Amino acid sequence: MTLAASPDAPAIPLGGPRLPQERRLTTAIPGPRSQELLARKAATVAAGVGHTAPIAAVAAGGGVIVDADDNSLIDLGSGIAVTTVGNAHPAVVQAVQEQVAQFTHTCFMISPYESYVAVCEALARVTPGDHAKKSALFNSGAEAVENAIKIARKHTGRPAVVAFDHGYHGRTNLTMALTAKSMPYKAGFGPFAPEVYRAPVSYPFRDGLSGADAAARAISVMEKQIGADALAAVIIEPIQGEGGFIVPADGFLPAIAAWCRQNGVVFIADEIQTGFARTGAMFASELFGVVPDLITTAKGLAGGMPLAAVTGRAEIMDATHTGGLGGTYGGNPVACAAALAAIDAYENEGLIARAREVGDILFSRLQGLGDPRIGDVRGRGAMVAAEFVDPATGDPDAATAGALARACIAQGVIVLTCGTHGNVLRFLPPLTIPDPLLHEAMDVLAAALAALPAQEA
Ligand code: PLZ
Repeated sequence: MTLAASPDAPAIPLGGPRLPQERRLTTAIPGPRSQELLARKAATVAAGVGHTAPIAAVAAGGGVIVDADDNSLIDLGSGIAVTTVGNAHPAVVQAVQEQVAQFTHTCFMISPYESYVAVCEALARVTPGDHAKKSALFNSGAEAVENAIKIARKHTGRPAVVAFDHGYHGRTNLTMALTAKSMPYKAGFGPFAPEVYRAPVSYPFRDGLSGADAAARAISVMEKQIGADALAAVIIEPIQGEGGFIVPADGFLPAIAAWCRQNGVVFIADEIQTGFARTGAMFASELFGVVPDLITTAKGLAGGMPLAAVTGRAEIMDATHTGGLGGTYGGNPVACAAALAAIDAYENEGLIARAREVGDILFSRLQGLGDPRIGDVRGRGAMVAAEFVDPATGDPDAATAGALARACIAQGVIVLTCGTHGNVLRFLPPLTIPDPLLHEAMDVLAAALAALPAQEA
């Protein structure tokens, strides 16, 4: 019954860098075997679980994802910023295989094991700041964010939390409350967790404010509408991800962090999307000169295995009573083994420099399009986006961004959209993507954009 078992199935090549690094279309997208899976999906998977690229993936590595019809698509999404070290990275594969054969699970709260501790040691080393740090491990980004808020509340004894316009922090109840965008994340899913407040962010393309002015505007909201005495934590993505790859103006983040420090408010950087070499630094906080009190990580942390962490100042992390943090699977040994291999790759395979190279190519190619429908090209390192606008009014143009993404996918280039208005195309390729594939993907995008009728908006 599996796709691979079908008699006419192509032999599935191994993933990882061994896959031929090429865009190859053997059928229309989706091909017949992908359509077969999508029909089964529609019949049995809850309608709420959508998908962006309508293919049945069977292997991935380098810069491609291969489907069940033997199409090879260029991957500019990394499974939403997860496979930064490359899909099925050989060291990750080996670490997982070795660990899974030893033991799959004990529950760290029952019988501890070394790899969990080693991941926490590595996180203390690679995260910003040279203060004493501790960590706790979880399964998903949302779970890490929930726990960061729990820890900040326990440490401060205060209830309120501030998140920002365009912020995204997850789909659990507390993290839905922290997330700004209603559709598709929140609509109909309330009531939401209380004591969550929203402040305006710095969005230079839209607000034209300096970092200092944008920070003053946010601080005024925090002081006047909440009061520092009630505020446990401020949580912010140093570069907002789902909200549109919004890079704050210089000085914004340091001013918010300084205000937090002066007022005993825990400053939490949500680096779940920006972390681990993606932005051309190990963490995006470094690009803006901020040292967060707590930092949440997931996605790139374990090279494709589900693992998340809260890392921060030891005195804050230790505020919680023993037994106050945990979960059955948090810091699963197989995921921890993968994380140790992935972190080693970030530190020793030149991936930070590679993120800058990839970003330079994306930036120059996108800017070189010179299309008036692209209002802004922005990002850092290999986290780059183009914001689509109506050239006449500057209003967000989600129709063009969406049509372009669909056209690229149909041509074998997987691109994702984002943005509160859905009008941003984002590029997050695995850092193992070869340059020629990156250029080919940009050629496909340029042709698709040129072919889009202006009226499709
Ligand atoms: N914080 C900054 O980017 C996850 C979500 C996609 P989880 N972003 C992708 C979707 O539609 O669900 C994310 C993030 C930031 C938190 C999260 C949540 O991480 O691992 O998806 O729970």
